[in-house]
Amino acid sequence: TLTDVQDRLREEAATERPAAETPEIGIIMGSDSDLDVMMGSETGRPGAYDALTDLGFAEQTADESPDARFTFETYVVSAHRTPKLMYTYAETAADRGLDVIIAGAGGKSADLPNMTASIAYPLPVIGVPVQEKSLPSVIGMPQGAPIVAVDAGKSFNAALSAVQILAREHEQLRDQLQAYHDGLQESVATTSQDVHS
Ligand code: RP5
Repeated sequence: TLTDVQDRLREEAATERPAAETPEIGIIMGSDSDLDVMMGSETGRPGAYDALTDLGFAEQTADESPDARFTFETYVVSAHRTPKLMYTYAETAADRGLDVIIAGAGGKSADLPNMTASIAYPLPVIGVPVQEKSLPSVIGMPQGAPIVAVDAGKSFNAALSAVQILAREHEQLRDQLQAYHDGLQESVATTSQDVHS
């Protein structure tokens, strides 16, 4: 139940866990209908999941702790439908060991990223407007309440930005990110032959 999840988050926040055992990145989204845009899929455009797994991150769930050094977790949290869960998630994020949150929401009232940014401050939150119409609500924050955001639908970029933040502290990630960036550049077509071959 919702209460169980909140209790678990609070318990994790109160427990001293080694940094290597906690996820660095938390991905939250307003609805499971945001999953495709937020995570990407085999069929659709690449998303945060694709970028993070390409960079060696593994998903950590409540039941499974993968072997990878760097991990992310995924939760569906709604600012309007499950506001208490949103509050608890954002409030416990830093103590649970998260370094950065990627938050996506769609529709016109895309308040999950901006509310999470306010509650989790000073933990950085990268907002993803799931649709074009969600953009004003994600980035329209008052002075003193900052959020950083990517363009509509670009959860792939949000993941890269999150890893950039982490790379400030982890040399290994810096090298991986550089190599990945070089690879992406190589994949850009530079001649008409590239396009037609
Ligand atoms: C937003 O409303 C969610 O982030 C989602 O993009 C949109 C629609 O949600 P569902 O009604 O499909 O669950 O809060």
